Amino acid sequence: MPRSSGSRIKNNLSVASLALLFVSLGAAGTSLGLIQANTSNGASCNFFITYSQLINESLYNYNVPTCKLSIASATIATICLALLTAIELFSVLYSMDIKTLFAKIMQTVFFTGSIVTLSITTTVVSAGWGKTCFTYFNITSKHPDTDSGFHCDGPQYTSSGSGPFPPNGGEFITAAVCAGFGALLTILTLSFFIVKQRINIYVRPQNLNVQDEFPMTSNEF
Ligand SMILES: *[C@@H]1O[C@H](CO)[C@@H](O)[C@H](O)[C@H]1NC(C)=O
Ligand SMILES: *[C@@H]1O[C@H](CO)[C@@H](O)[C@H](O)[C@H]1NC(C)=O
Ligand SMILES: CC(=O)N[C@H]1CO[C@H](CO)[C@@H](O)[C@@H]1O
Repeated sequence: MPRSSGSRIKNNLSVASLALLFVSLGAAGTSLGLIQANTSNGASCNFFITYSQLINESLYNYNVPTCKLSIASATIATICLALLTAIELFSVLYSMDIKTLFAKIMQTVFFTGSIVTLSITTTVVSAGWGKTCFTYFNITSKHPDTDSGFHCDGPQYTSSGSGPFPPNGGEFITAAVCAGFGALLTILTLSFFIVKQRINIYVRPQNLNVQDEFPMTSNEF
């Protein structure tokens, strides 16, 4: 008997999911690497710098917890996406239809985990760096004669022109864009995953026996 159209659609969805997961994994990993490199792994943080912090000469490390949070969330996203990619790779390579409830719950957890954490990374990095840019722009707009050497979209220089120094603003922007892009692709992949579960329920090969019509019966476990 030829494979049913349901299982053909599922196969195509699995291959598409695998491709999307690979790209999301790359985006999350890129985001993580850029944030780590430009914050000395979280120790030197330039997010959410306020005016009073900026004029405080004795302050060097600003809002470290926000950088730690963005690194932690990008790390969790990368791990979740790596596991999802591995599961999808197995199911495509061995044409395995993952049916156990446990596997489905784990996949759902990893999908949710990566979407939530990528959204956190996007928000913290874009809002954090945005706030810092705003604080610098506010100062230079009020005092147009001063050149702070700050660049929102590039590396930093001192007002006397030496540098470049970290962080590279363009790389923060890239990190936020990568995390947001990864979140969108993961949401798309999650919708494929949901469609595959629907196909499991509604489309069955024609020679099914009665028990197969009820997917939640004992043969699923
Ligand atoms: C400047 O920052 C230091 C270190 O965090 C802090 O102890 C001090 O109170 C700050 N000074 C002002 C004027 O905010
Ligand atoms: C903008 O800059 C001025 C000084 O140039 C400062 O007094 C003010 O608090 C700043 N506002 C913000 C929102 O940072
Ligand atoms: C200024 C700075 O430290 N930039 C670093 C940002 O991260 C990249 C790696 O992803 C480094 O190559 C840069 O040197």
